[in-house]
Amino acid sequence: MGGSPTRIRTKGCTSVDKQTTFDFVVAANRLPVDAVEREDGEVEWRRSPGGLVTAMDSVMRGRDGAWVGWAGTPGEAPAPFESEGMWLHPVPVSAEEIEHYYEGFSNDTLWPIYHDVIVPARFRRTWWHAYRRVNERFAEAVCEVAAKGATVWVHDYQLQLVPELVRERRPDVRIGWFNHIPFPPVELFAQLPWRAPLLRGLLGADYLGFQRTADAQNFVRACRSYLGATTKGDRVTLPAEDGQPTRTVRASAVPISIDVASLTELARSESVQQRAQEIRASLGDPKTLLLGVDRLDYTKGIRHRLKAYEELFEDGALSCPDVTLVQVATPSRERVDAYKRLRTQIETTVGRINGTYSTVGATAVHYLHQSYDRAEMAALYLAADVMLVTPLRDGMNLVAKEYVACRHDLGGALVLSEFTGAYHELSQAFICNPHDIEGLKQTIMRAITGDERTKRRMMSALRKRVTHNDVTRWANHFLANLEASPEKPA
Ligand code: GDG
Repeated sequence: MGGSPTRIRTKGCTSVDKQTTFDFVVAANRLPVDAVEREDGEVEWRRSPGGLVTAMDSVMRGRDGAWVGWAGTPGEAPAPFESEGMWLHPVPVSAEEIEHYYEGFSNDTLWPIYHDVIVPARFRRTWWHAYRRVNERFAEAVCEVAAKGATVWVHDYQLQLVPELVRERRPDVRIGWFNHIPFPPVELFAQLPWRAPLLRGLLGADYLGFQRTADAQNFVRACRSYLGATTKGDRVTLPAEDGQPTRTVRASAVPISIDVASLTELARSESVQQRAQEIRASLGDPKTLLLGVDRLDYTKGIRHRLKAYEELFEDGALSCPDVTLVQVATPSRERVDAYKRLRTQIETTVGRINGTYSTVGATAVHYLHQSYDRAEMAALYLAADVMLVTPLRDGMNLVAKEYVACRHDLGGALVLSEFTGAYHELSQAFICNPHDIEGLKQTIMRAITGDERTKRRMMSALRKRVTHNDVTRWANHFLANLEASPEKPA
C-alpha cells in the first residue's frame, strides 16, 4: 500500500478517512462482498459466492491490493473500507443504471451475443449510454486508487471500455483485462451497433486474456474486420491516430481454474463426508444420484438436460426410486425477461416430470432454486454419482472442475458438454453435445452404467489435469503475460 491511512473501525471492516493508493488494483462489476442486514439492523459484509470471487480470492491474498466494484445496492456507494486484507472501493450505480447498464446492456445485449445468441439480443441506445457512463465511473475510481505505475486487472464483459478510459487518464499504469465468458465469432459480434468502440475500449489494455484460444482468435479477427487493425498471430496493431503512437496488444488464452487444494481439503473433512452420506440417506439412498449445479441461466443447458432425463424415464431406462436428480439452480438475473421465461419453463418441466414419474416417497427431480454454502456444495459433489454439466455455451464452467477436485475418492462420473471452456482441458470426461438429445441420453446412461474401474481411471486422469492447472497457476500465467506487455519494439 502506498501510504499510511488513518483507520476507523466499523462493523466487520475498517474504513479510512484519507485516500490511499495501491500497486495492484482489480476492477470487476461486483465487489467480492454482499451487504447483509443483521437482526440488530447493522449491515455486515459477507464474502459473496461465485466463480470470479472464488478465483480472485487467492490472487488477492497477501497482495495488499484494492478491488473496485459495485457494492450490490442501488444509489450512493458506501465509503471505501478494508475487508480481510483487501481494500474495497465501492462504485455507485443508480437504480436506473442497474436496469440499463447491468440488466440491459451487459445481460440482455452482450451476454446473448457472446453466448451464440441462444436467446435474441436486444439493442437499446439508452442502455449503451448507461454502459459508457458506468464504465467511465469505474475508470475514474481505478485511477483514484492506482499508485504510479500500478498493475490494473480489469474483469469481464461489463467493463470492456475501462482499459481505454484508464489509459487515457493514466498512461503510467499497466492494464490487463480478462474475459470470463466466450468471445463471439465475428459473424455474431458484427450485430453489435457498438462493435468498434467496444474493440477500441479493450485495446486500451496492454494484455487481453481469454478462456480459449478460439475466443482470442475471434477477438483478433474482429479487430481486423472492424478497426482495420493489422494482426500477426495473437498480436493486434492499431494504426497510429491523432499523434498517438502505434500500439501492439497481445490477446491469448489463459484458462481459469479453481483453488483445488482448499476444495479438496474441504471435501476430505469429516463433516463434509458425513454430510454427503446424510444427503444420500435423506434422498432415500438411491442407486444413482445425478446432480446439476448451475446459475439459472439459459446458457447452462438445463432444459436440454431435463429433456434427456425425462425421455430416459419415458423409455423405461431410468425409474424411481433407483434414480434421482438433484438440480441446484442458483437464482440469477431475476428481473431480465429471458431469465423469467426460463425459470417458468424449467419449473413447468420439473413439475411435469415429478407428476409423471415420482412415486410416494421417491422424487424424480429435486429442484432447488436456492444458494448454499461452500461446504454444502462440496457435500453434494461428493454425494453425486453423475455430475451433469451440459451448457450450450460456457466460457469455462468451474462447476465441472469443482466436482473433479472434490472426488478425492475417485468416485463419480462427469458428463461434460463440448461447448464449455472446460472441455478443452477435461476431454477424458463423458463428453456430450447437449443439442443432440439422443446422444445426450446415451452419454448419461454410459456414465451411470459404465464399468467402475474405467470410471475411476477417467476420474484420476481428470484430477491430474485439474490439479495441474489450479487458480494460482492461472493468475500467475495471466500476470506474467501482462508483465511481458507491452513488448519493446524490435
Ligand atoms: C462465469 C462464466 C466461467 C453456484 N451456486 C452456488 C455457488 N456457485 C458457484 C459454483 C462456481 C460458480 O458459482 C459458478 O461458476 P461457473 O463457472 O459454473 O459459471 P458462471 O457463474 O456463469 O461464471 C463461466 C466463470 O465465470 C469463471 O471465469 O467459468 O464460464 O460464465 O464456483 O460453485 N457457490 C455457492 N453456493 C451456491 O449456491 N457457495
